Amino acid sequence: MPLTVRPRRKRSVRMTVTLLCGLLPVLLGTAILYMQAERTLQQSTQITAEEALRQFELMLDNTAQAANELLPLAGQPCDSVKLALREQVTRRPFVRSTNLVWDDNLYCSSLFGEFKEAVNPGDYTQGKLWLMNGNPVTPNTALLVYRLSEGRGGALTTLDGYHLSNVLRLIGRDTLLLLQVGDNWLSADGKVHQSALPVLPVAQHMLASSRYAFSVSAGFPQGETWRYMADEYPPLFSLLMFFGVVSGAIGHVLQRRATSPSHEMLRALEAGEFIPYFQPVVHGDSKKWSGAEVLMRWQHPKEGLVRPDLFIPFAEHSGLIVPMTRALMQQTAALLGPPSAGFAKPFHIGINITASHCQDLQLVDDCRAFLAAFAPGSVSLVLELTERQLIEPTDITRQLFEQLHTLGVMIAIDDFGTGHSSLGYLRKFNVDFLKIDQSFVAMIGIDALSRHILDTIIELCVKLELGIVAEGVETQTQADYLTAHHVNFLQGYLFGKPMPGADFIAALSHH
Ligand code: G
Ligand code: G
Ligand code: MN
Repeated sequence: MPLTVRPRRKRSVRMTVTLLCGLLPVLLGTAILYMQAERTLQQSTQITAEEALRQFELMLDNTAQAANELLPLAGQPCDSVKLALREQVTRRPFVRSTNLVWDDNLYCSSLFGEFKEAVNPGDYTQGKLWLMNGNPVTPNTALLVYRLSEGRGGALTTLDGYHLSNVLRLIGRDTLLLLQVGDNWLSADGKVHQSALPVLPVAQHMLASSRYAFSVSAGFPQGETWRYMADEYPPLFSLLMFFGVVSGAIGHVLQRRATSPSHEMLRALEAGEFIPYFQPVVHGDSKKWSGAEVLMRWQHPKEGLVRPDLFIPFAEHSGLIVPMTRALMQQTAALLGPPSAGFAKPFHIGINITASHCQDLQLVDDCRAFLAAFAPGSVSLVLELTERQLIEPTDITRQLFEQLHTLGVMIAIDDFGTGHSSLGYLRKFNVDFLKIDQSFVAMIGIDALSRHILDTIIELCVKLELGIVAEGVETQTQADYLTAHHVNFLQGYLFGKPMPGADFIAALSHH
């Protein structure tokens, strides 16, 4: 079971996820509204183009009917037909002038009577319609000419551009609407253009007449979709914003929830809030400092200094104990590495390791890196394994303890006497020290049975050739008793409480 820790998301990542959660409905909604607006505009240009087409066809029907009635008169002398020409102008709506043609020559006009002007059928789209930019009578004013011809005769009836541009303006309104006849086109301002028909950027819709040689184009200028949305959709946008805020908030809360249980400890780990305290261990005889046990403390920004009993069980449960212990070892190495050349050799540094940590071979690398930070041979690393949780022997633990042994790392059984370790267990893990639990030390001079157990443990250690550390030594009586019974090392408030690294280094120079 390799212990892995899910890395906590960085603050910036969480902010980004929250932002995305908030933006997603807004962007999605805006895209949908944009498509809806485009559809609406497309429908609008289609209706506009259809309406304009109908109007233009209606107007051209009048010119076509006038031409139809006049065509049989073509060829007759102008004097005898000019009244008939004028009658059409008067009777037919939209018809501005009528003319008769013989052999491609306009020879009679409703305005002038007798006349003479060449007619070029090539000017007319499909021989039928010519959108011209004025004539000598009204220069620079649009004019639509309808031509009907049969044999040598022909009739030309004209429609004033004023009516045409009126239709473009009135029907088009906000829409850009254009009338195209052949290569020429008319805009709503009444001007005739000869360039290519402009592209209408938004929702362009072009309709060609099935009855006359013209087409109409409707569309909108650039940016019309956004303008339309800004005009029509403010309530929907407010709703989208509301959804965005709600979704962002949900994303934020879910992320907090997802990371919440281990969240606080991971944050603390990244913030370097788990720091080592050092409690000196002294030689039983000389009472000189022989080393220290590293004890973890949580320097919490709000709670202050937190004791490990309150958070170590949780760290073990979540697997966080592995990176926490690694960080503790790195800090210890950084603190004690530099002055290590001056240590009284061998200086023991005890690190508490939980049973689950022993299923992770990375511990070997951590120990190697730890030892590399010290002057060669200046320290002995002692891993303290509590007797309360026995290590399950597996392939990995076998390899682990082999490799640790090769590295010169020593093993101590912590809280000895409170658990159920057997002799076989002690041998299997190559144990170097037993740390007698402070409950036995506390009974010295008080409880005969406990003292009897203490004596037995000491005797056992001597026989097994294991080093003994007595924990929780608080009184001189206890110290004297333990020394008299050849306990090698003592640890307890009598010699020093757990202290911060700086205090420990300062105190170390006096001992
Ligand atoms: O110092 P004290 O209150 O410091 O420690 C309380 C308990 O927490 C002890 O049983 C000690 O072994 C354990 N402890 C302290 N530091 C560590 C640590 O770094 N790792 C583990 N696994 N246990 C620790
Ligand atoms: O389980 P372990 O031996 O790692 O834990 C050591 C624990 O014992 C720490 O909590 C440490 O603060 C505490 N301790 C160390 N010396 C004494 C002592 O003299 N008296 C008491 N009561 N506790 C001590
Ligand atoms: Mn310990």
